[in-house]
Amino acid sequence: MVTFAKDFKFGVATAAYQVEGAAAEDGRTPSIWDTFCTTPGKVYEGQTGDVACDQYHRYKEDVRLMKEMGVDSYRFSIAWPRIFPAYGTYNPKGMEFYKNLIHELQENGIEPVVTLYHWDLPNWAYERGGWLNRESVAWFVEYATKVFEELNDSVKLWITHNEPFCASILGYGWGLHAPGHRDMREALIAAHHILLSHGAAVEAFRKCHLRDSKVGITLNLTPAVPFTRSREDVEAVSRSDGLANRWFLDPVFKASYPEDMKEVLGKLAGDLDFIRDGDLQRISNGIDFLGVNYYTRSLVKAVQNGALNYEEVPGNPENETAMGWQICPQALYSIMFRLRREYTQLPIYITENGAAFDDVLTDDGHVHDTRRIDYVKMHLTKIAEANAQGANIQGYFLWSMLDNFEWACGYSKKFGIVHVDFETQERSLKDSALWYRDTISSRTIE
Ligand code: IFM
Repeated sequence: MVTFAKDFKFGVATAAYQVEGAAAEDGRTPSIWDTFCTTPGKVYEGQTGDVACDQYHRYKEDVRLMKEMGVDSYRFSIAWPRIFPAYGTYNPKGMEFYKNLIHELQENGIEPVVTLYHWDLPNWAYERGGWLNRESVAWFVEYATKVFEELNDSVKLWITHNEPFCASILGYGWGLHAPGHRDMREALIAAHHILLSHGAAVEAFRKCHLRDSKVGITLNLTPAVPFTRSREDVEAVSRSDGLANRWFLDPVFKASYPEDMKEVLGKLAGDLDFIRDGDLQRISNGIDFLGVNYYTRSLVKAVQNGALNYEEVPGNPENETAMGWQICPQALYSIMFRLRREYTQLPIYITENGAAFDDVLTDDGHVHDTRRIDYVKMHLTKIAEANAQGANIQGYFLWSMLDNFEWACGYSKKFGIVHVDFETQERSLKDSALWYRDTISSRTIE
């Protein structure tokens, strides 16, 4: 049996574009994801987040469901194009939605946890060069400052960015996410400006003097293991780890980019002259906690035909989720101690963990998602074990509260512990939601 401290936060997580809908309401203008969704061939069956889970209109029902599950916290993100629908133009009507949501959460004893950027860059910003333009840092600070001032100390935990790896490498390098570019130089520039905007937003946060509030960043960490024990595969692991993990952890905690990766990536991207004096000090500006999103590890082998000379190979199909991601709770345990050894002793929140499976809705409206329960149970157990061994993990946010718009996979992949019928918007608690409720109430796992 494992147990969780009384003040360990059990939460659920979502992100604006994945759940809100109301894409053109109350002044919101399109983001790069609205554009990407309507670009043929980019998103599964051309699906969009236009309506998604309609949380914009149904937030009271969703908060009621959270209350029923007994969660302590709700992690959601703010849609930048609702708050600044045009360059330099603030939209109070957009902010009203988040104030109402926070009020509803607080009335129900649920703590709001806010992410400022979960990938929905306003189109107006994209048209001015997006994350490739160094001025994006100033635009982000203007947005972040307004949100800090307006929501003020009603929010105690703030996350500047969610998964900069995805926003930059998947979006600008590999073309898999918005804005769909395929250029590694662009990817590294975007990554740098996103990280710099994080550091600048932390500075802005400190200037706002919010009472008892903390600020951090969420990184998705994917530990790699070699396919074989050959020297080539072991070296390939270092490159995979270098791009997925160290390229983001090192600047935040060590005020530097990893030297080995500067060499590898420099060959692909040219001179890294977009990194200017003083940038890295700003990026490593002193956060209060680290958010970690963990889903899987990668199995990596050396190849000679790719730019980075490695590729991911499939693992055991019996042990993967519907995303094809290997299930490996032990790797979560290990990275918690790697972070402590190599990077930071700051508190950690697991800001996302969860799994997509091919759920079946029974005739009487149930989803018996035992594989999802097993997945969450195994990961939570590792978290409790890590804490018992001296880690400092202060909370867990299950991804996701609701089935929702899973980016390029559209609605085909279901991560929710609450089933959503996208025809009727009817919600129903899956077995995993009931299991989570019981776990939260007992704070133990057998
Ligand atoms: O749905 C995403 C989320 O937006 C960011 N982290 C991973 C999740 C599952 O792919």
